[in-house]
Amino acid sequence: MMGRAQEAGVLDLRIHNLRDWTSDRHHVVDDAPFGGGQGMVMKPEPIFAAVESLRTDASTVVLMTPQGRRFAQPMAQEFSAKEHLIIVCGHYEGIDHRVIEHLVDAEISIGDYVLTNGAIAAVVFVDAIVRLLPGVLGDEQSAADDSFSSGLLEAPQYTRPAEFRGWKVPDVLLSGHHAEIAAWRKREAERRTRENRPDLLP
Ligand code: JF5
Repeated sequence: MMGRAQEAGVLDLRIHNLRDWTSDRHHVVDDAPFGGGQGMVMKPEPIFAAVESLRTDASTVVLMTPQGRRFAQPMAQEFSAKEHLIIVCGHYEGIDHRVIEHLVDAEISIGDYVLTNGAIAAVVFVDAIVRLLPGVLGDEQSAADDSFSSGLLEAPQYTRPAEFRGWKVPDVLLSGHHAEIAAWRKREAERRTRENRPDLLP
């Protein structure tokens, strides 16, 4: 999808190495935390130098971090409207807080778990945004997003064969009764949401 988006001219994705913005012999990007504690913290200078060399007036600077705003579909819409995203990918135990206070526009978390590297979270963030860009996906996209924004999980889907290992596709889906199919899908979407994601229900 990233390849198609770039060929379509709606995406220009570049990957940079913070070590390219260091000035010491060993290209060090981390240091021990002030106040003590285990692990290392990312130094501010390479991050400021990189972002300040890459940004334009149209840039939004995002930091992937477990301490960020929890990413969800409405935020994918919000960020897909941005002209230029610079995504800072941290690792180690954290990032010097002056980066967050004075450089970053938005701290984003993809979920309540800790990864080894923010680049893994950035892949998820970028994928969710790029699929919303015009011309990247086919017709299936808008319908699928609409149903997500209905606030319920998707109803179960089936394809051929109508019977597989004795397991039959629900008769209503083969009936051709569009109103009954819509009613069945609504009931099943509600059932699934109640079972898997009760937090989404009012
Ligand atoms: C990271 C310091 C970044 O673990 C994550 C993450 C989870 N949700 N969203 C991001 O990023 C890696 C670890 C430590 C900064």
